[in-house]
Amino acid sequence: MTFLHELHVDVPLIRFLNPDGLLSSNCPQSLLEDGFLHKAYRHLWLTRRFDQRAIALQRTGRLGTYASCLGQEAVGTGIGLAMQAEDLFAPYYRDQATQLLRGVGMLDLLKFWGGMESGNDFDHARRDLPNCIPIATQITHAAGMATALKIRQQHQAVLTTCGDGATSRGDFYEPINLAGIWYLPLVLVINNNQWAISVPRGRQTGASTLAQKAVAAGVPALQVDGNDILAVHCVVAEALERARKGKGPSVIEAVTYRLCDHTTADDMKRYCPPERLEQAWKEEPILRLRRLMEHRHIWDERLESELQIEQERDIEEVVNAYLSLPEPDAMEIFSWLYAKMPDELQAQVTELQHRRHTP
Ligand SMILES: Cc1ncc(C[n+]2csc(CCOP(=O)(O)OP(=O)(O)O)c2C)c(N)n1
Ligand SMILES: [Mg+2]
Repeated sequence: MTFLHELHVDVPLIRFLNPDGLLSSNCPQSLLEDGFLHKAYRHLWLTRRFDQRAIALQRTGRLGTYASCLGQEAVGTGIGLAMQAEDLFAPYYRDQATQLLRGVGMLDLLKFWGGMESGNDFDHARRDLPNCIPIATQITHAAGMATALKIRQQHQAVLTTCGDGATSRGDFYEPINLAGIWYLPLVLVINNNQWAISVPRGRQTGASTLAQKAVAAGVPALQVDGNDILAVHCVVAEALERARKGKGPSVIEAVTYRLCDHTTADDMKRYCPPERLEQAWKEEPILRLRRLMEHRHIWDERLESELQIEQERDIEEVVNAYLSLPEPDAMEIFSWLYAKMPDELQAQVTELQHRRHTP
């Protein structure tokens, strides 16, 4: 008799580029165009530099709590480069790389993390959803959007993301179940960065992969090396194409590592073994793409320093614009969400107004 606990679910792991910048033989040639490699490399660095600057702003009291995406830049960049403008994105809070590629401005991101709700009112990417802080709820929103697209027979895809910890929640399983039975044009990318704040992946779930959680819902799933920009881009592009063509949902588990604190309110030194972090740095996404580009003679020190100067200048310009904005008004807490304010919130607005005018 075979018991269920002996069951093994086979989930493929896709990787084309190893940490030494060497390609596997099955890497599609179409991923190796110089223009694409340059674009990907520039964006990985833009994301990392923006991230470093945001942390520096927080540390000097000029930004609120900030969730860094250090080490996970290839997940967001691969997604952003694979999405088409008409697709819809329902992000969570560690998706800066994708959001920037969707046309969300660095200024919008700084405003959001600086406590200004207007940072979610993007000038571009108008149909994408705002940053989502409540864990996994964005997946339910994304399933709703995908249902609307299906009913309207629009050939677009919805992409949503979540963390490894989010896969333990009902808001993860329920929309996947719905996507499986209604065959929704939905792609879910799990950013498995190995930590949910201080809870390690090994204590999060008994499942040997996170991707296999989709299998029970009849949704195709795979793992991808989340530090390999080529593989991430390839599998996300394929999943989106399937969704647009009416071939149903997919789940992708991007296996990566959080090289930073959970947020600026955390200190990972208290729970992450230093040797593990040191090992993870050897596998990070930017260096391996740089090695590939050097092997192919399309990158060198001069281009590297020109890129650094250019990106630091662009980021500084945005930071100056951000720092010259007036402090957010407390009343903004109530703005931007409801067309018609519910009565209980209206009562709070009135109370705040009253307190302000009372010496
Ligand atoms: C519904 C809900 N419960 C708890 C929290 C507090 N919280 C913020 S981040 C986090 C961990 C999430 O970990 P994971 O899903 O792995 O995403 P990561 O932050 O690692 O990218 C928790 C529990 C929250 N934001 N929302
Ligand atoms: Mg996590």
